[in-house]
Amino acid sequence: MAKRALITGITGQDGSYLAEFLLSQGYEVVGMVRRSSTVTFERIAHIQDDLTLVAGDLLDEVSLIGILREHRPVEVYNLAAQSFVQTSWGQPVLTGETTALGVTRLLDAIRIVDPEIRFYQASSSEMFGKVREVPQTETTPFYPRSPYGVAKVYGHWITVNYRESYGLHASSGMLFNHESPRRGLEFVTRKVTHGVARIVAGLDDKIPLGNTDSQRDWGFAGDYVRAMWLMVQRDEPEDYVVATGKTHSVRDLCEAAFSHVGLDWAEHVFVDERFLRPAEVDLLVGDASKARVELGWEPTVSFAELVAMMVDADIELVRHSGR
Ligand code: NDP
Ligand code: GDR
Repeated sequence: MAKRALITGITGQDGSYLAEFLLSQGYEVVGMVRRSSTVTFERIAHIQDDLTLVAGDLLDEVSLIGILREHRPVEVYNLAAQSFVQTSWGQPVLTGETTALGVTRLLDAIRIVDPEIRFYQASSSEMFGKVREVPQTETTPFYPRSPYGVAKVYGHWITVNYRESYGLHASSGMLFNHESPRRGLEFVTRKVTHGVARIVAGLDDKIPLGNTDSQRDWGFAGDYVRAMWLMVQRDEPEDYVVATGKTHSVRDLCEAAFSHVGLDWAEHVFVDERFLRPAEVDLLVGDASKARVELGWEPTVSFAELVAMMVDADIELVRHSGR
């Protein structure tokens, strides 16, 4: 019999890749979507007929209990979150309600309905923030630098706590930045690659950015969802860093994206204060040795390949959509 998995955040970047991956493994996939006046199914439109979409919200525990009771998944992947770091300063309470307390609501729903359900929590390298050591591992102390990072630390520890308090099979993936052509337009990689495509099409000439010195360990989202699944298949629930082990600055990103189309980034990028953050995470680089050894996980897409993939996809998108 096919295994059934529930994905929260299925309409997001990772949700769409994870849904594709689980379908390819023969799963029945149930996706939780929140009510909205416009449909947000762009990323899953191509697989929508193969999914069961159900209405629910991390802000509403009764909806979570109802979904678990009705659909009886054996695995739950909690990818839903207010995930944009900059927004978390403007909406810190909403970010806490969703990204922090939302995790408790879902864990509690699992505890009440079926404590045998295996649970994955989308933890983040933002928990390391002002990093205490380089590279960051599963034992590096946390020092979050945004309301989002603080909320993720809460989500991480409540997952550990429910594992230890109630014996739940609950694991956290401490994932470093991962990107794709499906990345939201507000995140820096996509902002740059989409901006490059618009410049190539003659629709724009410049891209306003914030801090171009910050460094991130960027990987490909399609690789990272595989690690989520591998964690959930382990006999013992544990936490894993998932990263490429290589770091690049936002400037490197600009250089790679513009040079892919034969342009000089310095002529098209300028610093706009609106995109500077009240507190910055300067450098992230992860050590994924544990995931490599215990899960057999390796990234397959390099930084240069990732940027080229995203620029090419955006050029195609702008060509078709005209914007
Ligand atoms: P996205 O922002 O692309 O997707 C977020 C998803 O959460 C969307 O489906 C959104 O729905 C949903 N959502 C937001 N609020 C609620 C709510 N109250 N109830 C139910 N659903 C909600 O994020 P990513 O796919 O990039 O990331 C997935 C997860 O991984 C997030 O938790 C993120 O914080 C975390 N993460 C991401 C990393 C990355 O580099 N991408 C790295 C480390 C962690 P809607 O479409 O309706 O807005
Ligand atoms: P991040 O991703 O904050 O790391 O969180 P983002 O792409 O937003 O920023 C990365 C770095 O680029 C700098 N930057 C800019 N960022 C944006 N968005 N826009 C700009 O114009 C800009 N200019 C410079 C930022 O200051 C930052 O240093 C992502 C999210 O997916 C989180 O949900 C996830 O947990 C972490 O990655 C790991």
